[in-house]
Amino acid sequence: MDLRNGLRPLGSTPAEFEQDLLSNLYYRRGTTVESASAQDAYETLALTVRDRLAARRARTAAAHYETNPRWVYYLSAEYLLGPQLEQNLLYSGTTDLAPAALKALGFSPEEVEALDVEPGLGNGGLGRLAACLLDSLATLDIPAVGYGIRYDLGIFKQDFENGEQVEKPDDWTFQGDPWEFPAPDDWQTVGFYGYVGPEGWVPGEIVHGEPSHLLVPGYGTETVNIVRLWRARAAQASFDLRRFSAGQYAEAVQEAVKAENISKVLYPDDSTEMGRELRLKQQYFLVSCSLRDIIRRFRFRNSDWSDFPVKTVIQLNDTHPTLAIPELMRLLVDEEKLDWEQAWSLVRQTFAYTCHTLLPEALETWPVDMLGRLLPRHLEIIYRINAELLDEVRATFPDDLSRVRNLSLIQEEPQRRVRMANLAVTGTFKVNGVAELHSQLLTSTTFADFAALWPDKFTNVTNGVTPRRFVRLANPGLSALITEGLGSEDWLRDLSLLSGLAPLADDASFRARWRSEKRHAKSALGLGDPGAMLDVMIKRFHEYKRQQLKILHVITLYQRLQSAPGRFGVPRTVLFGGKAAPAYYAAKSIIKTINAVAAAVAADPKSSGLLRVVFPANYNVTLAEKIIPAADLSEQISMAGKEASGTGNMKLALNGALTIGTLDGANVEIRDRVGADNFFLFGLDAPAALSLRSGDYQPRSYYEADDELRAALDALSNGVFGGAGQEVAQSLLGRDEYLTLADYRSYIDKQDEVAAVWQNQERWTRMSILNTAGSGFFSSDRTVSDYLERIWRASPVRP
Ligand code: NBY
Repeated sequence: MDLRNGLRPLGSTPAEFEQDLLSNLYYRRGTTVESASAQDAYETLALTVRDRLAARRARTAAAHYETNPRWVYYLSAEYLLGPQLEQNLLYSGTTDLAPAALKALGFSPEEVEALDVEPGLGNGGLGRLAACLLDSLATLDIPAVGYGIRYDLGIFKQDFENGEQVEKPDDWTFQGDPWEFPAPDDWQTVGFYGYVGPEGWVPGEIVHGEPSHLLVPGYGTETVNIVRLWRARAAQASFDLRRFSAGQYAEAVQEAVKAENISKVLYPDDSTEMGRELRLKQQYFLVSCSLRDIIRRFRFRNSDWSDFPVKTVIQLNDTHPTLAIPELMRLLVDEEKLDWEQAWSLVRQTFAYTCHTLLPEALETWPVDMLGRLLPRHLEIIYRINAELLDEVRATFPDDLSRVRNLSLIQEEPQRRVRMANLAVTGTFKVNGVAELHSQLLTSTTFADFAALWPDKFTNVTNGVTPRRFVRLANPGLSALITEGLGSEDWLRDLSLLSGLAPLADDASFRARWRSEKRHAKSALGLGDPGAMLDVMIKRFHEYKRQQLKILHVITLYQRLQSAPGRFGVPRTVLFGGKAAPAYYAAKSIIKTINAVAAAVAADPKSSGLLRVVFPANYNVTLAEKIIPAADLSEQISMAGKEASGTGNMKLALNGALTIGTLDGANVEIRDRVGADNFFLFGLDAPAALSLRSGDYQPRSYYEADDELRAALDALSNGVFGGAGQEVAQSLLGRDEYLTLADYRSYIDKQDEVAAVWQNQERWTRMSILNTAGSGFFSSDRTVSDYLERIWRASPVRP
């Protein structure tokens, strides 16, 4: 099989590109220049670009086949891929060819690009991290496949009605998806329910998984990997013709609808009670389809099971795909007839697990009853794994009942539930946290007993972000300036080179150009006065992230405008962006309060030219790419010890925003690298927060002791910002779970320092350049290199 010589090369001249575009318009889109719509132009351009990547894909696949390499498989319930067109133009080297070719069809690049819908197949940081890692894996030429679910509906579209978040379905494939390759012949069968008889598991329901894939090109290399997404389909014969003929139309398709519901919608995190069993079905569906596909691929070039962990490493992106552990046991023991010990040894050499949280309530558990009904054989397997685990615990720590209780895969009270994190730690060879502090806290708190049992299993891999999407594509102006400053574009593949910008921070003309790029980005964003400081807080809404602290700051600024204008500071546009889980009532109250404060500020002539609050709806990757280049100040103000890492903090620092933040997650490492002088630190650190939280914390004492805090909370309590604002105040004056009031004064004073520094624009710009220069570490290329060295141990294969 020689794919290398068999392919007609696709041209790279403007004429050849235009020719290909036209022929795709005629032969694949089936229309003509005269009647082409903007959508036709978009889809045709996408196909023309995709073809170029597909040719590279074929060469990559051929090189992989020849090499029979070790593979990295990334299993994730979420991928927040972001818009594809601009990226694929850049990676395929056709960015400059597209505009002229489109013009031949009579369309502008802008109107065509606006039709590129982002696949929102994730919630937040976890899903976006998965996308950044895939980008870097391809860029580093690592043989890798990402596996996920092709949700019909991605993360909901956020709208505001009367300032309140309302959720609308995200029908992202309404017009089809030109980037996708269906691969229906690789379909898999997945069973659910049923019973375990003498012959093994007999499922009571069968569903098909149909894959399609998107291309994942590397930057500056020929490698093109794939992300394979599964869609649920009814097994054949689920259409009931007899009922249909009898006019029972709904009943006739009932089975098909039930099956297809499995990949119908991405769950907007875990705050919703709705459809728990369906969510568990999704997880098993992903895992079962993907493992069979991985085994199918293993068998192309291998036959001996003992080679499986040599050729395969499977990374579990949080606990959502943890059922892969008992599923692989089932496949090996029940279907491949390996003995239990050998199977367990293979499994434990194959999987690794990334934990993304520190919130105890975010550790996933499933009721034993539900799991046993849906997956009876898997529950048996989990019980046996647990029995052996607990034997090991008793042997290592005799007479230590509390360890047995903590480490057990089964939680007993108040209801028997399977602890997915414990299963993930037990069935893998490495467990990593996502920032230094997070990994330390995992081994000292959440997984302390596991770390005592298996100390070598735990490691850290600090998150990173792709500089291609979040600097080069999002911020072309700044990218060009960086390239000029460094004398080459090599920084896009080796971000540590950014340190070469540091000396330029002392160059006044470079600073002036740096400032002007920021202003350009702000003007392009079109929200607020480009002369004002753009102060941004963009992330999911969660009480631990403390958007409520930011809103207290805004209220304080607003009140100073009324009563102490001399203390106000500098003109600011405060920008919020983010979604709340639909069932997370407290987070939705914070959203509504922000919109009420924004309206009050806007209605008051005293704020004019000084303070503005903007909250564009439906924050997503597309919007992030517009906001991040424009930001001056990055708000990373979570309660210390709660944010596992953060990745928005990295994107903002890379684009020259200064951070105001607590010593939480990756903020700690950002501050180390950009320098403490170039970072606005405030608040309790993790040990202090923990000890205050576990002692007798009295939020009211802060309220009583601080006039500005009291005034801000009183305004909220008195309903100045509506009923939602009253709820926010009540929660802060009641329990204040995340120590907002304890950190208020330190935060406000630090914000006053921020304003003072802003008044010295030369100093600010210097700090901004040093933030970019110090952020080279936060490339996802470095993250992938760390995974390779500490966990994956796979080598590059170049096509
Ligand atoms: O993962 C985030 C962390 O909060 C952030 O600190 C970190 O930088 C990022 C990448 O490591 N976690 C996150 O985004 N989590 C989710 O989106 C999520 C999704 C689903 C569920 C829970 C959390 N769930 O329960 O299904």
